[in-house]
Amino acid sequence: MATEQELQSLFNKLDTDQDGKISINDLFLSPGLSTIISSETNISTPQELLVNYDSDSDGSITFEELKSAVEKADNLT
Ligand SMILES: [Ca+2]
Ligand SMILES: [Ca+2]
Repeated sequence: MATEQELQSLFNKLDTDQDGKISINDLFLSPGLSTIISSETNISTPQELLVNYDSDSDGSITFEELKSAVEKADNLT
């Protein structure tokens, strides 16, 4: 189970342009890093990540969205 600190550092790594949200472009720019998320969840492609994590469907993932998605994944296991 990831801690909030780990999640924050994961989020920062995934947000390659550092604009505070993870877009599909960020995910494609860091394909190796999306495998870190895959290890927390069962999601394997950037598209799937975005669809599953973007709870308000605005096309990008905020830290809060990442956190709640990982928490949900943890609850499932
Ligand atoms: Ca970004
Ligand atoms: Ca969003």
